Amino acid sequence: MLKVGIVGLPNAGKSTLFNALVEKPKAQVGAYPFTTIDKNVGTVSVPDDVLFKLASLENIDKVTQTTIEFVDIAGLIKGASLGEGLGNQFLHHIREVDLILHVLRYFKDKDIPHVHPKIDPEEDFFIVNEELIFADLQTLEKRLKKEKISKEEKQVLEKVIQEMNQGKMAKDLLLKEEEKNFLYPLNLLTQKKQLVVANIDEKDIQNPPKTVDSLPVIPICAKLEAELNTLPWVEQQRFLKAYGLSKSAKEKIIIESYRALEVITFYTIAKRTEAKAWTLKKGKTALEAAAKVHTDFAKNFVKVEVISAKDLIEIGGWQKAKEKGKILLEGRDYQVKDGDVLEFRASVK
Ligand SMILES: Nc1nc2c(ncn2[C@@H]2O[C@H](COP(=O)(O)OP(=O)(O)O)[C@@H](O)[C@H]2O)c(=O)[nH]1
Ligand SMILES: [Mg+2]
Repeated sequence: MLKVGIVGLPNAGKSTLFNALVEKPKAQVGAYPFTTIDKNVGTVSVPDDVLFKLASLENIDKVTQTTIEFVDIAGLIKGASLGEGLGNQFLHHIREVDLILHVLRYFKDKDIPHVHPKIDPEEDFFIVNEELIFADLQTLEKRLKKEKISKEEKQVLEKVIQEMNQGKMAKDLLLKEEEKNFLYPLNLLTQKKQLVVANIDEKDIQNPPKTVDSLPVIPICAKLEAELNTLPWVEQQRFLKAYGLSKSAKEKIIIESYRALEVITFYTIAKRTEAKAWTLKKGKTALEAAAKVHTDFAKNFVKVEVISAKDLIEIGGWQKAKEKGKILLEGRDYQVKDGDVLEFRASVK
């Protein structure tokens, strides 16, 4: 399952965004800093029309969507690494995530205090990233103090520390693969990709900000979207249309997360008992897809039958596609494509 962690300053709207994304929202939202002290964890089922179409085409009752987990943690403030606010002890909750959602406050509301005298997303972005860098520096220093560390590792860590002390994030360092190998086990926070969310006012929906620090932002009105997330689907669509929005925040974040993490979706409809969507890193092979579905499929891999979901739906079903010779037989090295329907053939041992 993909995991996404939400970071930002207090009152940026992190918990509100969390509630806009997850099913059964439950995060407490408050107009005062540090409403969230422990973390909130929730999941969202990835909406997928194709999956439901496949299921109905093959008369399959059980449909299993992929899910994404979101983690909402306490706000960070300048000096968190030195113990300001709640400190940065909560950051370890996002150490295991695949991606960071960085929420920036753009909305103006005098009833909701901001931690700085003025709303300045650029400055806020910088401050939070700096705290992430400080947290990583602490992790690196701790590792460096270990006795059993090799000379090569020590050299790499020292170089990384030196560069990060100048304000660079681990993901932006030019490192060789063998150098990066020393960093991966540390799960550095600034090694993770970030999606930047601009939490905007309702009135700015038609004229949203596009970048911060030259990076693209995803403009979202978290408050509105959190309300939207409590409504039935049909009403949500009506609501979105009324605001001139083409997609909900949930859809936007899912699409952008998949893009940032370079993952694709493939489907299985094995035995016509369950239609299931899976995620896979772009460029991976049929064998790697098989391993996700069942270790036996990978171990005893023989061939895989492949057709794109689009073609399968157009043709009108697996049997018809088979008769027309549209289902291809591929080997273990076949590169899985976004939207493929796969049926593995494994030898029985
Ligand atoms: N006006 C406005 N208020 C918002 C928006 N998003 C969040 N808020 C409010 O800002 C306050 C802090 O939100 P919260 O999600 O708890 O922030 P967090 O500290 O980052 O988790 C709450 O009172 C929210 O209702 C928004 O888009 N517009
Ligand atoms: Mg919160």
